Amino acid sequence: MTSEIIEFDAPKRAAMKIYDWPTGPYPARVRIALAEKNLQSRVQFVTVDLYKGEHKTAGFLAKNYSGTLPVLELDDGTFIAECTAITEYLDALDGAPTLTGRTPREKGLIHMMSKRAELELLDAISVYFHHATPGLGPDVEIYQNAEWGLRQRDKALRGMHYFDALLKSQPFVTGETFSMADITVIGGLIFAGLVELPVPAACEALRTWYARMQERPSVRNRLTMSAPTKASA
Ligand code: GTS
Repeated sequence: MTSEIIEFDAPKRAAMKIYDWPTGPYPARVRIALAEKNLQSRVQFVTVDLYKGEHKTAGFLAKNYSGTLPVLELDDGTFIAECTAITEYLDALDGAPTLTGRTPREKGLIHMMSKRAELELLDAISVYFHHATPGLGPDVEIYQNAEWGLRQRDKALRGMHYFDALLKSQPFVTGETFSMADITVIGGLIFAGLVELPVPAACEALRTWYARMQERPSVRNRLTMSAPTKASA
């Protein structure tokens, strides 16, 4: 694998690695969670080039059977894939969860809404990208079904209207506080921007919420998080 480790703000050797693609919408979810938890100095980023198909090599599949990014590697060699699982791990590290809920009720609602944001928005846009656009290119996209992709694009648009309706009456996706569910919707809208699927003008509440979310340092600075120095893996 021709990956590189990118270090930032790391006075001592970071204990965890995050395999990601810096501009990717799913990796963005973990980058935002890291910043919200102020854990940046404890990770090194390893860039895995999606457009070269590095995430489908045997070496990478040994880390994550699903062949997707991001993946968290702990200092004991444990690999944790899936944004939700990684966020839950990071949120629990300090014993004071802020993103995944403190009470059973909060945990249940946040998990439900985050999953809904995946099903109705983020994953739907991902399917649209991989099936109805050139996606990651012919070497990586070995099977495409444009009709399925276009149906998922329509599903994502319906999802935008759903979240718009929700955000008309509350400041955050699960109610009064920022959570993993907001991060998942943010990931969806990042992906929507990349595939040029604008949030409909009618979705005013969702557009206003998204503008507010982009003022959060964790969201605004997610791309520069890993910029300063590079070292070989
Ligand atoms: N369910 C996974 C999660 O939540 O982590 C999905 C991860 C995912 O699809 N990641 C994208 C990926 O690896 C990364 S990005 O598109 O956001 O950059 N895509 C490559 C592929 O071939 O599916």
